[in-house]
Amino acid sequence: MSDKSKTQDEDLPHYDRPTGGWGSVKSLATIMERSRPDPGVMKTLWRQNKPGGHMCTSCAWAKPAKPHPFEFCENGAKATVWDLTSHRCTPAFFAENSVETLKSWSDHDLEMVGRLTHPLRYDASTDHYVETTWAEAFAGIAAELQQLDPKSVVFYTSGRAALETSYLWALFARLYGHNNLPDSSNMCHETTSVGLKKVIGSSVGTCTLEDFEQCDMIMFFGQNTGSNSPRFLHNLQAAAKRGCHIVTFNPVRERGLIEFVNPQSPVQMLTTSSTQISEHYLQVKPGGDIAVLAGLCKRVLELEAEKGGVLDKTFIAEHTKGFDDFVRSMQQTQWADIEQASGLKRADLEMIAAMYATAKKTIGIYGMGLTQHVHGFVNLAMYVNLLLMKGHIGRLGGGISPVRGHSNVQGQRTVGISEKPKLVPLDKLAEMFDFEPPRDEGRTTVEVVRGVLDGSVKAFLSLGGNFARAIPDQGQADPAWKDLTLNVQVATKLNRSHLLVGRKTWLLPCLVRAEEDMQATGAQAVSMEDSLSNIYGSVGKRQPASEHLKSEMAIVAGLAKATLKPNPKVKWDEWLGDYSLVRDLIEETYPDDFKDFNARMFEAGGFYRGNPARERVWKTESGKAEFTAPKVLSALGERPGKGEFTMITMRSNDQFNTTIYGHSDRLRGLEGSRYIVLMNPDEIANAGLSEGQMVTLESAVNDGVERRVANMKVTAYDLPDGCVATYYPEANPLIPLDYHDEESKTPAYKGAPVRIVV
Ligand SMILES: Nc1nc2c(c(=O)[nH]1)N[C@H]1C(S)=C(S)[C@@H](COP(=O)(O)OP(=O)(O)OC[C@H]3O[C@@H](n4cnc5c(=O)[nH]c(N)nc54)[C@H](O)[C@@H]3O)O[C@H]1N2
Ligand SMILES: Nc1nc2c(c(=O)[nH]1)N[C@H]1C(S)=C(S)[C@@H](COP(=O)(O)OP(=O)(O)OC[C@H]3O[C@@H](n4cnc5c(=O)[nH]c(N)nc54)[C@H](O)[C@@H]3O)O[C@H]1N2
Ligand SMILES: [Mo]
Repeated sequence: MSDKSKTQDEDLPHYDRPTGGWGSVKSLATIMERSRPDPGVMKTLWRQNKPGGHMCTSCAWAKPAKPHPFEFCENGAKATVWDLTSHRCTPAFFAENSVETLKSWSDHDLEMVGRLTHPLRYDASTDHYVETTWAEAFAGIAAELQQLDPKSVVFYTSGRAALETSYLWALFARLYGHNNLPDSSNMCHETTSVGLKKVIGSSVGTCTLEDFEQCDMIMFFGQNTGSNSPRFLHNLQAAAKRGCHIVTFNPVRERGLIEFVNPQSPVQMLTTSSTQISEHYLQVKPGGDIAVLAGLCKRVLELEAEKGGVLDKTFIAEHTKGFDDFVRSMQQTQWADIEQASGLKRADLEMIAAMYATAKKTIGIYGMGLTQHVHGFVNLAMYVNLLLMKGHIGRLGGGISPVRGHSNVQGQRTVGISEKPKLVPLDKLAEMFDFEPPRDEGRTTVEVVRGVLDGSVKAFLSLGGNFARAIPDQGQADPAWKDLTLNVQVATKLNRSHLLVGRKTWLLPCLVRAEEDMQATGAQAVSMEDSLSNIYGSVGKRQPASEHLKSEMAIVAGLAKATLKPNPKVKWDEWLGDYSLVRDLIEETYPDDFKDFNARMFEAGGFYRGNPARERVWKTESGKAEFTAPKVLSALGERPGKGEFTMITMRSNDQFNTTIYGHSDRLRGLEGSRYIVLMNPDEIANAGLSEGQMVTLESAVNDGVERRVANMKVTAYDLPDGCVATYYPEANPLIPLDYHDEESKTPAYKGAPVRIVV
């Protein structure tokens, strides 16, 4: 079995050193060299993630109350260094390069130009961006918005904007007249927001750092800690050292979940000793997790029948609904089908089930490997079933813990960025600001792309991110952007979305989080929420990259003030002058979550905003935690068919989403190119291919749309049969827009059927 005794096949690309350690230090040095940060960057990093400093713009993992001397990881440092580059993307650069020319540049090269320095307007007559003033930009955009039907306008947010900015952005949208407020979460953990809400009544995870200190078992499904939330490795290392069982299900053997050297531990660094993280590592087939979880649940029920004392019967009786139907469904599920759908052996699943049956406090971790599937919701519901059977939710040391992506993506949803009006206290907003908020459903990311394609979306305003590059079906969508009446992009660096211009387009440069945000009453702080629902203040101290930059708050307030009719209850100038007034508004809107917000925002470790499910108060339709009988055994639905492969799209250690720092995927032993297709050696041979051969991948979905990516190099890698792996965002044109989680519409980025064409 694929447990600790298994060693990586030495002939295949792999990284045989632990995550962290000297490899981390070297990788950061390479980015420093490339990005040439301004002097003083080490001082800035020293303050990162500590009270009084700025909060990292990389992942959303919790910041401990007692920080390490350096409370940042390789990737957090890369993100800061990348933000604080000395390179500049100036009007002179745009005078030299037309938008059409820039389209041939790679994602890496576009961002490498450096920080945007001036507000820019697209000049269609010359196909160049030209310098403009803030006054012209605000007035020009407002004039367009005033002509448009608000329902045809979209306000997108990538998950970095602070709580204060997000609150005002959502308020602006509603005062203007729409709920079209998708955010990057729609491509990410929307399955969580919708799925956990449905089954346990909470749209976020239930664990706190204390649970990680108390648990005796941690399960990992489809989350790559080493690359995507490396500071979490410290908690895992501590758990592993005290004997907590850690078990991972992932098609890819990810180094961070295998072993780790703490770069902050002089002893570990000098002796290069490491900590083993996962006790068992099972290479499930992509989309095979429902079957894995069914196997574990089935076995737990068998163990209960054999010897009793395994289930938490009191909890099930008092707190849950649907148990009997669920039990019947598990009894009817056959082991042969479970083995087939998961690609794993019954004996291995039984062994993990036995471990789980005796565990007292279990945490279930997951990431994109569960959420980005056609049946992503069923993945989550099955995971919750497993935890509910033994009452592990709402118990100290147990719970369900999605690891969120962007540094404030969870918080944005908390303060009203949502296209789902029922998740927002609209009556409260109506009363506070004396207006009638729109009550109709807004558009999700998938529906925005459909609207761009069919012409019903006329304007797209983007508060950060790289929407056009992050979405599925890019080949189809790219040509449609030019038909937009208005495209407004608020950004720090140039990216592909900025090149897909509409009839009128503005590119507005903003401060990064580490930079000082000076307003009428002085330097301002902002705040964000992490994956464990803690809220922190963040203060930037660096000199801004250019004197022409504005903070995101100033841009949102400027646009709103120019667009909307005056309203005595809506005080953009006052709010912009003093962000603590916006925190008061947030507290007034959400009194349970944000009690004494201004007073508590700099508490060490953040303040916890609470979670009813943790207290076993279930805000579901039934008022109970709900068992779900799964309607399918594979998250992929009917796929893959004959001759097809399931494609998973991956992130490397050298990227943050569409920001590509470099071409080294050190932790997987892959260097040099991102246009590669990973397959196991047997599958390469079975398909009549050879290593190093260049192939084209095409979508196996026949809906009349041609989806192809050419010049992909066949690369042997340790993967289960039937699947291939490629990089995000390079492979995004292969993912059909209609291929998304049925409940939440999260795109199925980890389960797209493809064929290989020679
Ligand atoms: N350095 C860095 N940090 C990041 C990001 C980044 O790009 N770079 N992105 C940020 C964002 S926005 C997010 S959402 C998070 C994403 O962080 P993660 O949730 O870790 O997302 P991914 O890296 O896309 O994929 C996670 C894992 O799922 C596995 N997987 C794929 N398919 C399946 C499956 O069917 N079943 C199972 N069990 N596993 C599967 C993959 O092999 C991979 O190890 O990270 C955040 N942090
Ligand atoms: N195939 C595939 N596709 C995926 C995924 C996948 O796993 N596979 N993952 C999905 C996920 S989880 C996510 S979250 C989305 C990510 O989608 P997005 O969040 O839209 O994309 P990012 O790449 O994070 O955005 C990067 C850009 O943000 C801008 N930026 C950076 N910092 C700031 C800031 O402080 N303020 C402002 N205003 N702008 C800033 C910069 O200009 C930079 O170019 O992609 C999704 N797409
Ligand atoms: Mo994400």
